[in-house]
Amino acid sequence: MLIRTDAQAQRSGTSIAPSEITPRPIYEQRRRWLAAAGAFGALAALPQAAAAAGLNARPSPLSVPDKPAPQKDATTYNNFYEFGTDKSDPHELAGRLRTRPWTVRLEGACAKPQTIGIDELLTLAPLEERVYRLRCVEGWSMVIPWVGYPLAELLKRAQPTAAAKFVEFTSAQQADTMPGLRSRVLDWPYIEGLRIDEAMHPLTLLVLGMYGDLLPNQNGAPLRLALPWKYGFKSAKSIVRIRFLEQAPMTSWMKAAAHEYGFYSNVNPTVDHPRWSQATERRIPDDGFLSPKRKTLMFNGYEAQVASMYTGMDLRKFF
Ligand SMILES: Nc1nc2c(c(=O)[nH]1)N[C@H]1C(S)=C(S)[C@@H](COP(=O)(O)O)O[C@H]1N2
Ligand SMILES: [Mo]
Repeated sequence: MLIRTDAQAQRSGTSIAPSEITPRPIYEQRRRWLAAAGAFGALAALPQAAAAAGLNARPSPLSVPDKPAPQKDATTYNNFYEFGTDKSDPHELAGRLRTRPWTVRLEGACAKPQTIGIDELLTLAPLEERVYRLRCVEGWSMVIPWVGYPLAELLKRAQPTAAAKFVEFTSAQQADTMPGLRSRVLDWPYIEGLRIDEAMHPLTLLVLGMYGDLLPNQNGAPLRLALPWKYGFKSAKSIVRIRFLEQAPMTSWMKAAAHEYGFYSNVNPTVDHPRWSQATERRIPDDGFLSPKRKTLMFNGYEAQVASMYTGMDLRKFF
C-alpha cells in the first residue's frame, strides 16, 4: 500500500507503521513524477503533499517562504562526521546505519526518566511540515522541509525538575556502521547541548522526516533536531540519549576547538568564526560559486521569535 488515508490510519490507531512506509525506489519514482508534473516547487504550500508522500504532516505556519532545496541536494551534500568529513561521505556511507530498533533514553534531572522507542516517537504528537533555513557555520545555507513536532512535546513527558537548566543530546555511536568514528577529528559520541528554554522553544523541532518521508540515514535517521536560528552543528543527528543537566554540557565541537565553537552558536553576521566570515552565505543550490553571496540575517532570520531569550547577554562573549 502506497498511500494511507486518514480513515485507515484511524482504524489502526497510528498515523504510520514502519512496515507501511513506502519503499525508497517507489518513493523516488513518485518524486520524479511530481517534479515532472510541476508540483515539486509547491510542496510546502500543498496540505496533502506530505501525506501523499508517506508521512501525515500538516503544514506549519512557522515555515519560511523560501523555496526548499531539491531533495537531491539536501540528501547528498551533508555533514555527518560519523561517516567521514567529506560532504559526499554521509550519502555514500550511511546506508548501513541501523535505525531499527531504535530507542531514545531520557534521563537526568527529571521526575520520569524513560526510554521511548521510535514507533512511539512517530505518534507522540501531530506531525508538522516545517520549511526551515539551515545555516552551516562553514558559510553555506539550505532550505529544508522537515517533518516533526516541537521537541518540548517529548521533553515534557520526562517532567524535568527545577534543577534542569540545560539539555544534553548524544548521537549514536555504531562502531561497525560508522567509519568516521575511526578518525579522531571529534571526541565520540557526538554531543550537543542547549539551555532548557532553547530546548523548550516552539521553534526547536524534533525531526523524524523530510520531504514528506522518513529521514534518510545521511540526514540523521531516525531522529534529529532542527534549530533554525543556530549554526547547523547544534542540530544533532541520530539521537539516542537526552539528559537534563544543572550545568552546561561540554559539547564535541567545544572540546575540539572552544575558541571556534561556542555553546550558543546562534547565527550572528556580526560575530565571525576565526576561519569563516559569518556576514554572508551561499545558498545551496541556487547560488553558484560565482554569484554574489547573500547577507546572513541575525539569528538566521528568526530574530523576532528568539531574540528575547538572549536579552542582556553579550553575544560576542556568549557566541
Ligand atoms: N551526529 C552528528 N550530527 C550532526 C553533524 C555531525 O557531524 N554528526 N553535523 C552537523 C552539521 S555541521 C550540520 S550543517 C547539519 C547538517 O544537516 P543536514 O545534513 O541534514 O543538512 O548536521 C549537524 N548534525
Ligand atoms: Mo554545519
